[in-house]
Amino acid sequence: MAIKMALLTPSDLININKQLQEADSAVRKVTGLDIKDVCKALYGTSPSSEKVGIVPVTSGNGIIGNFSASLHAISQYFGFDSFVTDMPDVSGYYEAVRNGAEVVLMADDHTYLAHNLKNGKIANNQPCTGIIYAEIASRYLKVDSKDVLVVGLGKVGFPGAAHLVQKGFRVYGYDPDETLLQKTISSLGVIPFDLENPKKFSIIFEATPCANTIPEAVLSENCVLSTPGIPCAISEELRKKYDVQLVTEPLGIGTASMLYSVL
Ligand code: NAD
Ligand code: 2YH
Repeated sequence: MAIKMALLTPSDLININKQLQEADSAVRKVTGLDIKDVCKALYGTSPSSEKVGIVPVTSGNGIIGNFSASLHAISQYFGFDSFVTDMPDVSGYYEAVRNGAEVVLMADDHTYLAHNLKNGKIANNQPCTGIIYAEIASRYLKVDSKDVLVVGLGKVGFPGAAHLVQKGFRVYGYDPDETLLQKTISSLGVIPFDLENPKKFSIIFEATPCANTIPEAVLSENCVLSTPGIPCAISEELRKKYDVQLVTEPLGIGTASMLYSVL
């Protein structure tokens, strides 16, 4: 059976430095903290110029234009000393280790990992992304209730929902996949969100590969929408109408979460 994949495209990654700076100011506005401070609070770590080897991978759908270059820019932005190997795949891995990489970053079509070769810690992009976007949402400075809506309960959404439950939030969850929804209800105690009987939220965390997944009826004025989902979960029109504080970025926030988690 073919597994559905949400692959990045080169155009998602254009001008990643500018996208990261904009995301950083959105995170600061919502939480009062930089992305790096949120990572530090989550994992209790800070980088000190660790050497990061980035290995392009040709398997499956192959190399994505701008992917390795973006990882390079992102890891530098967060204070790592990174380099991209000349060779891809196994030869690139060998090159990374021979050139002193302490952490290796590499991704195929299914798994994007960070592996710290010094302490053995390994991180997967999907849970790390879910956890940091959920953490950002949970730190909304103007929060007025413990209710959070989670839309999309897959490989990114489920760990994010688990993180919010663990932090003591009352989590309402929605996913059209009934099996996933039931699993999330029974294992996390998430409350199924009833689309027919919606309520308003000031904190929303979304992780789906679809546009327009957030119905207007759940938006409250100035609510936070923290979403790694590509394309964006909300139209520009709705964002403006409710003055939604949107935190979204295609690769850097999740990568920061991975890197800090393996230190
Ligand atoms: P996934 O396929 O595991 O999960 C997506 C879930 O969304 C599925 O369970 C699906 O049923 C659900 N869904 C689909 N349409 C929906 C709708 N209208 N309302 C509610 N739920 C709906 O995918 P994933 O690995 O969790 O990734 C989710 C998204 O996050 C993808 O777009 C992926 O590209 C993106 N992503 C972004 C980053 C980043 O750094 N920005 C990192 C990882 C993944
Ligand atoms: O984007 C992906 C997959 N969706 C897995 C990550 C989970 N969010 N992979 C990137 C593939 C990169 C490519 N092999 C390269 O350029 O090295």
